[in-house]
Amino acid sequence: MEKVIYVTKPLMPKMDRYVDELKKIWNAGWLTNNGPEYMEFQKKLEELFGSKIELYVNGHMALDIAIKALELPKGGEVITTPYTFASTTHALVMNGLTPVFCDIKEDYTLDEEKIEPLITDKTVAILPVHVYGCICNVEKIDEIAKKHCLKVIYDAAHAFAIKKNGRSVAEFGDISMFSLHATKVFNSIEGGILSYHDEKYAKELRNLRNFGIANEESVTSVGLNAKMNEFAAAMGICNLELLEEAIAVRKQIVESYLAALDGMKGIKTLNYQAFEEKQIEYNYAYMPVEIDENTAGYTRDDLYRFLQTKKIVARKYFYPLVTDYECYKERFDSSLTPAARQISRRILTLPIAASMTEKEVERCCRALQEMAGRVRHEG
Ligand code: T4K
Repeated sequence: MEKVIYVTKPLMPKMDRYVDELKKIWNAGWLTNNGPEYMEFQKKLEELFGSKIELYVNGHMALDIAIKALELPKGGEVITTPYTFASTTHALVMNGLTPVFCDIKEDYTLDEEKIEPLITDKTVAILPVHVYGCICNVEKIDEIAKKHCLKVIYDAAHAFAIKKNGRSVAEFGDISMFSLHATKVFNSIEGGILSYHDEKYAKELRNLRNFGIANEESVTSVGLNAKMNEFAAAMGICNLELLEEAIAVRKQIVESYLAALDGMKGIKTLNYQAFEEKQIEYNYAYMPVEIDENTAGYTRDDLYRFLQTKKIVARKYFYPLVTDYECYKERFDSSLTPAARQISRRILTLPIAASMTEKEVERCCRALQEMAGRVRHEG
């Protein structure tokens, strides 16, 4: 019986390797609250990122804390994208901020040319997303932010280990958030990172994670409990040893997909050549394809359903747009971001994981070709 192929599988170390780290936790008798595994993981990540970082229980809580640490005034407007995971918008709304949705470009990131017309006297920040690890136009966004005195928080949930011109993406903006969820290129089971360069944020980024406790006798802010525990940090330490190989395998899988899709009509993939031209070291986080039904002869949903008959579970990241969620649709209008709306109706992310076998990759490629073949046949 053929096994189900999901959109991804978590990167996992050999069990013995994880048990080695678990033994250290047992010996130390220290399970959470900045223990030795946390400290070691943080140090390793700072070396990798080349910037200051703090670790959190997950990416969403990290984003929430980034917003709190920047002290963005309640009622302020934040320019952001509707083409993202629920987390990005929820973090703003939960902090009493108003998302102002800006349209996106072909590479799924915020259209920097459309940001300035949205700026009002209430605008306090920009929150762009490096969707699928496609890096936003950070230079232009930085220029706009400086001109209008705005803070920039990058949702870099998908952008772990990416570099642009040799610089880690962690260096851009005031603060960047990376997700270490099980479904990401690199995981610590659940986890989040905030990277920053201005030392003035360090205290709040640490305190807010631990109830706002500055020391035993002083609670200086209204904080959360968002600490990464030792078991998560241990998983991160083990997975870091696999990272380079994992990205190399993902690259091969993408190349297999591209070969299979070559010549198939109406399917758009990421512009991998542009990554090379822009000197981006990419992480192959997702394998998005856009289906233009007029040229392909079938819709995104036709392909989604066909793959399911083959026990292949692709996902519609990101459909629906945030602005079309039940909890937001009365407040926002997705027709104001037409590019995002069109892309969200066409997008499908195909299975990709470092542990995918060659046979699984072949099964996915064959299914895609079969779909195109059926249309040719029926046509
Ligand atoms: N910003 C952006 C732009 C994000 O994409 C995300 C998260 C965040 C912020 C927030 O970061 P975190 O707080 O999550 O750190 C998944 C992930 O849960 C979520 O982290 C991710 N984005 C989002 C794009 O995808 P779901 O609801 O699609 O996950 P789920 O449970 O359906 O998993 C997808 C597939 O992965 C499953 O069908 C099978 C496979 N899987 C999953 C898990 C958890 C496994 O094989 N093993 C596993 O342990 O959200």
